[in-house]
Amino acid sequence: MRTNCPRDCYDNCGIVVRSGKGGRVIVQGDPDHPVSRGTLCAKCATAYNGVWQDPEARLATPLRRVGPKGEGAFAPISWEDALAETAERTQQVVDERGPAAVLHTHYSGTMSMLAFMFPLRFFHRLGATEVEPDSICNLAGHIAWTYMFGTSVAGFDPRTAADSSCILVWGANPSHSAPHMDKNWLGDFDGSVIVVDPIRTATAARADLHLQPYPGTDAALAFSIAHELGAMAAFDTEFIADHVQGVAEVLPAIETCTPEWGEEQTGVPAGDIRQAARLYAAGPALLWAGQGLQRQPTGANVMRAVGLLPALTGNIGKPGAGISYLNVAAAMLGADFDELSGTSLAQNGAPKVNHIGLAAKLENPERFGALFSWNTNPVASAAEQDRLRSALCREDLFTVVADCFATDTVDYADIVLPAASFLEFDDLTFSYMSPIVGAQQKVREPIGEALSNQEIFRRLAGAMGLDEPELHETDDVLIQRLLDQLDLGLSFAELAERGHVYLGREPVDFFADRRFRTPSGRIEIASDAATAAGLGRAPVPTADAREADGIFRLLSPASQWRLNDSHANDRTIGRRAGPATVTIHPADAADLGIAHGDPVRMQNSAGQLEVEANVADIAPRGVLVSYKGRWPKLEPSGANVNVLHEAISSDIEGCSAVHATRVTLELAQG
Ligand SMILES: Nc1nc2c(c(=O)[nH]1)N[C@H]1C(S)=C(S)[C@@H](COP(=O)(O)OP(=O)(O)OC[C@H]3O[C@@H](n4cnc5c(=O)[nH]c(N)nc54)[C@H](O)[C@@H]3O)O[C@H]1N2
Ligand SMILES: Nc1nc2c(c(=O)[nH]1)N[C@H]1C(S)=C(S)[C@@H](COP(=O)(O)OP(=O)(O)OC[C@H]3O[C@@H](n4cnc5c(=O)[nH]c(N)nc54)[C@H](O)[C@@H]3O)O[C@H]1N2
Ligand SMILES: [Mo]
Repeated sequence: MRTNCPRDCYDNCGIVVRSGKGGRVIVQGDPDHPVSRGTLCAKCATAYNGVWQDPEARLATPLRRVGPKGEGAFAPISWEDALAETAERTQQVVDERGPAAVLHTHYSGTMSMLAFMFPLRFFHRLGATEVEPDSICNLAGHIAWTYMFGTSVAGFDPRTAADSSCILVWGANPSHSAPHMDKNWLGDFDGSVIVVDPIRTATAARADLHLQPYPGTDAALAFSIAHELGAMAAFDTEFIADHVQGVAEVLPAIETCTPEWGEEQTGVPAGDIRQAARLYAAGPALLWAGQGLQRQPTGANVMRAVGLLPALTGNIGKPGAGISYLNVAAAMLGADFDELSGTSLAQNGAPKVNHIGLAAKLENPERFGALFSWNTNPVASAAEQDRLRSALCREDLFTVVADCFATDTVDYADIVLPAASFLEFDDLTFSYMSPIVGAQQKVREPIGEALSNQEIFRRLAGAMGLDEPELHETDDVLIQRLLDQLDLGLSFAELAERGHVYLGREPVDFFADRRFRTPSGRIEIASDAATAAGLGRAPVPTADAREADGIFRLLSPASQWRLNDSHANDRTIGRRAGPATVTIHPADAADLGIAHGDPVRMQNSAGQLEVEANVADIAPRGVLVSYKGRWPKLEPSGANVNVLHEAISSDIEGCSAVHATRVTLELAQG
């Protein structure tokens, strides 16, 4: 049988399964899938045949807490009891303090459409407060590019690379975060590849040109590339006249940002800045702006500055040109995700809080009386790990966690609800890079009594006496409606037979009409909306200063071996990935008397972490690298890198600037 991988990943691989022993299935790559071409990445191939099908590791029944919060001591209970207790205690909070005192946090544990979005109907109807999910990941970039291009979710179709001469990958690391796009798409590309990343990633090492700026200096870099493009007369004056607003407001700054100035600000040699301008100007050129790029204090400004390059050279809205941040083609082409998530059910304006500062809000007993966490593992992934843990210890915070596994977050729950995995129910998948929709087929029975997210929240709505028909629609109806909206002319069974389908035979170009969904209909370099949000009318050539002596800047991007914190509890993966490390520049290590393999301690106001030193020259001096994705409770120190994640916002208040974490570093004795 065919199915598709719903992880939070650019690739969205096709899968074939064969039946294995004892109700298990053997999970492999689908040879007919254009992105993955018959193989799965090492992490998913391992974990899907490992921990995801391990009945010992999976949550099999609902649980009720029997020990102190955080300890993870539970007794099994029936679904009926779990839902009745959850309904009663949630209703109590609603009655006493209003529905907004119920907080729910969720993200992309699974991104299959129904399991990802349908539960929102319940929370919208309830009137609960939502933790804005993107504020831990990519919200600053979304807001910035929406001001500029009118949308941040219309990306280029990777198939259009056949017409490109250059792909500029800016602040993404596909060698980890999109391994099949990296190997099969970038790897096959005939033109030039430029990578802009403070880390010499595997993608950067293979590129024609690697620009290695100091973190947080990308706006200065973009302006100096723009300077060189101007000097080469590579601006598309006709495109600018017809489709771009506000160029005059950035030209004076561009004029002063020479490549030599850029080198001073960013550490990138002026010659490389000139070379990048030449390769990009040859065009048509694609720009892929990563999500890591904007997790910086000036992240929104950086995104707008980087967006200058396609705007000034007209590299958008024609074959082989374009921009991609997130490409949610299914939504652009008809899938009504507002309907699926029931936004119209929200009667109180769907209140939100952001991730950064969440621990402080959660520890305040006046603010929230109940917490639901589903499809996410904030104790592992969110900021201020120590502070969050103590907030979650509040006895008066009724906490419900739905997950497939007994995560660190589960350990703080009053009630635990076992979620079925993607192998265990039907759904639809989409990629946030390629315009592909896939069938997620039920290929095996659920482990124990696990239920899909959508079934969990249908039943909970029932237990709470909420009877709006939208809260009880069945998966069959929801799936068929999405297929109809996408106008594919396929039933689920037909799609499942094929595995996946491209939305559009030819490469899709969402900007072909060059009508941008901004207030002016043009690309808005200068934006009144941005001014209103306190961002500045136009991007500016900022560069974060180098840290003071003794302070290091810590990057903690996507790990090769884990998908966020998912798969971290797979033993084989744990063995292959080895212990947690921090990569230190050899000169910095020498200064501190640190040798490869030494235990070292990083520390800041949020907490401290001991890991092993990996001495290697992959990032500029003063920059440390320690990949995200470990389960705190499986680490010797009981913490992961987010114990160091201070509540620093980007220029969009409350959005993560995790890649600007600052720490001290020292040898840890014994
Ligand atoms: N230091 C540092 N921290 C980061 C980042 C970083 O770059 N550096 N990146 C941030 C980013 S980009 C993101 S997106 C967040 C992600 O952070 P999280 O959203 O917390 O991601 P995971 O830790 O993988 O947690 C997802 C959980 O969903 C569960 N799950 C999987 N499928 C299902 C299902 O069908 N139903 C339910 N109920 N649960 C399911 C998984 O078992 C897993 O425990 O982390 C952020 N944290
Ligand atoms: N294997 C694996 N794949 C994943 C994930 C995972 O955890 N593991 N997570 C998934 C999720 S949720 C997301 S959001 C995506 C994220 O995937 P990406 O978009 O690739 O983002 P990151 O991995 O956070 O960071 C990418 C690169 O940005 C660089 N970076 C950091 N700061 C700066 C800066 O100031 N300037 C520049 N130019 N670069 C900078 C980092 O060095 C890093 O190499 O990946 C998804 N895919
Ligand atoms: Mo993310």
